[in-house]
Order: sequence, then C-alpha cells, then structure tokens
Amino acid sequence: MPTLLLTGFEPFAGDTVNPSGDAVRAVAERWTGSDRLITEVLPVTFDGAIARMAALLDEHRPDVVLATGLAGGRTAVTPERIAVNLADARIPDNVGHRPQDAAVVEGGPAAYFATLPVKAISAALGAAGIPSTLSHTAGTFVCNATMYAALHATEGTATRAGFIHLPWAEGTGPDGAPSLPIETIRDALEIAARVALASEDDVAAAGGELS
Ligand code: PCA
Repeated sequence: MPTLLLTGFEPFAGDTVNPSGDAVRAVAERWTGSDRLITEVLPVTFDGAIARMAALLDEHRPDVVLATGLAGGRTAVTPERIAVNLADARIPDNVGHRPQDAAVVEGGPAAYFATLPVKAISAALGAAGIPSTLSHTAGTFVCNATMYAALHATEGTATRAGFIHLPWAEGTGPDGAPSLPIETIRDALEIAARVALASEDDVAAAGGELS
C-alpha cells in the first residue's frame, strides 16, 4: 500500500493561523481509498522541523513526501522546484533562532530539485480551476530548509519528495493580501497528493520563467 506523508506548518511570525496546517488536517479528515496518508503539522523552527521530518521519514518510509507551507502574498498554489542549502532568516523562527548565511546540511550540495511531478501537479490544479504556477524559490526560511532536508534524506531512494507553498486562506491574512478559500486550498492539496502518488514521471510541458 503506497504511503504519502503530507505536512503543513503551525502559525509563525506572530500570526494565529497557518492555512497549510489547517488544510493538511482537513485533507486527513476526508481521505479515502487504499493509499495510506500520514499527516503532521510541523513546528516553524529550523531545528525542530528538520528533526521531525527526519523522524517521520524513518518511521513511515513514505513513497511520497508532500510538504506544504504558507507564502503570504502569493496568489496561486505553487509547487516548488528547487530547495537550496541556505538558511538565512529575515525573522526569527518560533524559538527565536535566526540563522544567517548558514547551511541547512553542512557539506550538502548547493541545491536539490523536487522529485515530485511538479508540472503534472500544477496542470492538474489548473484543470480543476485552481490557480497554480510553478515557483523557482522556496525562500531561505524554514520551508526551504524542510524541503531541502526531505530531498537530502530521500536522495537516491525511490521516495519522491517536494513542497508546495500556499497563499493565505480567505479571511485570515492581512488586509488586502491575496487569498483562496480554505476549501480550495484543501482540495488543491488532495489533488496534488493524488497526482504525486499516481505519477512517477512528470509531464513534458513548457515552463520556467523569464527574469
Ligand atoms: N511558511 C514559512 C515557514 C512556515 C510556513 O508556513 C516559509 O515559507 O518558510
């Protein structure tokens, strides 16, 4: 039975909500079918999130890892293509840790590409009427570090891993911030999970960005 690990994050930066954690809990409530779903809401701390991700990978040996987090300001559901080996925090994490110019994994490669079928996921979201574009930076905070740690740990294995950044859920972000209904974010994660479980290979499609 294929196993999917789906994670979100707790609130951070003084906020009281994080749509990623809420959506992950909502996906778990509705999950059906034979694929095994493991969900977890991770702490927004560099050390805690990386350690918890490693422990979950060890314990559950998932076939697919889909980590998610909030990127307030984004207008769409954005699968991330790249995680970089850089922790450089503009704000403290939830235990006050604020690394600067640090490696996520000392001695690790500069970056990893997501091993999830990111274009297939984005296309499936678009087909379902959910705004989605690929992102080429997950930032240098806890989300990027968690994605990097998952890809580092699963490198060379059959496990596919990646990350999706989400906009605010409607009614929860700062005034004027772009948002989607929480139900849409929940549906987006369920669609992404099903596509990731079903497709080992990505689709061929034009992508990328002009700078
Ligand atoms: N977003 C932050 C950390 C937790 C979250 O949901 C980030 O993008 O790094």
